[in-house]
Amino acid sequence: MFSIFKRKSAKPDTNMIQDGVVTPETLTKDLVSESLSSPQVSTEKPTESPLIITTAVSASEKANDKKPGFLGKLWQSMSRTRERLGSGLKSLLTGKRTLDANTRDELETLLLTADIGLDTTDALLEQLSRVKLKEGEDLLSALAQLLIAMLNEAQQRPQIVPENTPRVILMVGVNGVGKTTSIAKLAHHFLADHKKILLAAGDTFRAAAVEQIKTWGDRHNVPVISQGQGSDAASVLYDALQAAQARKVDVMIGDTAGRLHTQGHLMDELKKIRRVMNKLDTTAPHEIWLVIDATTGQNALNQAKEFNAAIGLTGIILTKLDGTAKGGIVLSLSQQLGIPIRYIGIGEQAEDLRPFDAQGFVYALLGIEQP
Ligand SMILES: Nc1nc2c(ncn2[C@@H]2O[C@H](COP(=O)(O)OP(=O)(O)OP(=O)(O)O)[C@@H](O)[C@H]2O)c(=O)[nH]1
Ligand SMILES: [Mg+2]
Repeated sequence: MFSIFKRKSAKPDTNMIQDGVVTPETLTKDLVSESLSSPQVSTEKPTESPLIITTAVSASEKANDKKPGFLGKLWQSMSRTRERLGSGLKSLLTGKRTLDANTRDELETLLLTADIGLDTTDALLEQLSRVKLKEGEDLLSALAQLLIAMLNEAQQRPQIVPENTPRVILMVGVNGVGKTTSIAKLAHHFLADHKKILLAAGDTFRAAAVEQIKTWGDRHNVPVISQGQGSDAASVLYDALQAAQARKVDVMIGDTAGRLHTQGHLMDELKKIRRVMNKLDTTAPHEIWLVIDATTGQNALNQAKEFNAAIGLTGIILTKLDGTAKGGIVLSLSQQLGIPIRYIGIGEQAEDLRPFDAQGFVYALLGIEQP
């Protein structure tokens, strides 16, 4: 439990470190794990002035995840979803070139029983029936391309934020989905990327929540802005943004208390957080990431819809893919909401939060070795 909060990590991998702001006060020897990937908060100036937050999969990580053996952590973590969905798709569609009525029925059943949802299943069947196969292609490769395209469509949403302001990421979601753990993992990524970060202990509801994040911050020499349990979350986030601006941090990550998407007054609290932050920066928070537990299945879709309607999401972090056969939910989330999956959680260690890569995901799902 919370192994990331207990972990002492090793030396930074210099290959991963990007050009950017080096902040000696936040970089200590034990900050980052050697196998961290490096999602980037770009500090380079694009041709237009705004900064774009992007996530990227490092080359070494991609190479690692290509391998179907024990080295491929993504491949490994997808094993239960692959057993439930991917293997069936593979044996049904490999070598087939026409979607006859029987194949179509079997495919429909497979998709529906694997938490893909009716709308996404219909969309996939419709698209697959119209595909014109090239020489040497079969329905499996056509489906793989369709899935990658479907996922990538949702990924095309770079968030543009003004220059010279801390980039503010707010983490939201229902209870126990992995918000705080993901913050610690993300902080590892950003530290590996030489970013100056600050955390806000915005979960003022649960007794141990403030301590949980403060302990992590102390151990890694990362400032954490907090007030006592029971204080106003919006006030903590306001203080934190003020501190982030004064200290010129690159990235501020705000924790929030777990809340059910059906609890209107708690969703209003999130709106209040945004209103209050807007007094300091009209564009903050620049990212609102919904953390979803992949084991939830189709209910994840309702969560995402409600949170999106209440505060407008810019991304999703899907945790616990390692323990579930319900990884197919990624497809419904992308196809139905068009919200990018930013990261996936495939374990409890710092390096187990990976930037989402559509192709790697689909190949691991279908059991196709990457070319
Ligand atoms: N296996 C696995 N476990 C995870 C992953 N992400 C988080 N966890 C575990 O999920 C549990 C809950 O994590 P937290 O980060 O405390 O969840 P939270 O959303 O902050 O919870 P509340 O603050 O109570 O709402 C912990 O035991 C984590 O280690 C993941 O990707 N894989
Ligand atoms: Mg928490």
